[in-house]
Amino acid sequence: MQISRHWVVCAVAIAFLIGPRAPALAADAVSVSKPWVRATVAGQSVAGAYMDITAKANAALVGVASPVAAKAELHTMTMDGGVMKMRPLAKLDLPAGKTVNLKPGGFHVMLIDIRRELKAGERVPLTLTVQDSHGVRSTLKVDAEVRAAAGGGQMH
Ligand SMILES: [Cu+2]
Repeated sequence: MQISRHWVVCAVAIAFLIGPRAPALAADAVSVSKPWVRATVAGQSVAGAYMDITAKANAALVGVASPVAAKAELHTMTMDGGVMKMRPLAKLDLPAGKTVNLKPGGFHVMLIDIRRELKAGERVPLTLTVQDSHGVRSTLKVDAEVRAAAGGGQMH
């Protein structure tokens, strides 16, 4: 009797050790490189934020927040009658294994109602909300470097 009970305990322990792990949160499977935010001048209320994002499994970027801005939106740039226009995106798909580049003239994060001037060289925290293919959301924090705009243009 003692022995069989011992084996039951062991079997449970082994099942626990080798059993399926809780699925990894999407944020653990997403890596962000080279995050940066365009420096602003006094009075400027919006700035673009850019980065390269790679997901190990299909996921989507569904939101961004930063303490330096009242809100942040995902934007895409499209050609409309020969004019580049920004359009908000509800989400940005992150296909497995493919690096998605957020860059000037393309997908970007728009920081809106910036609370203060963003000076080149400082770092701005960004919180990215990522959703996995099952709809589970998780967040990922990155520190973006503020950089002066190349050529001083206002394009984002
Ligand atoms: Cu924009």
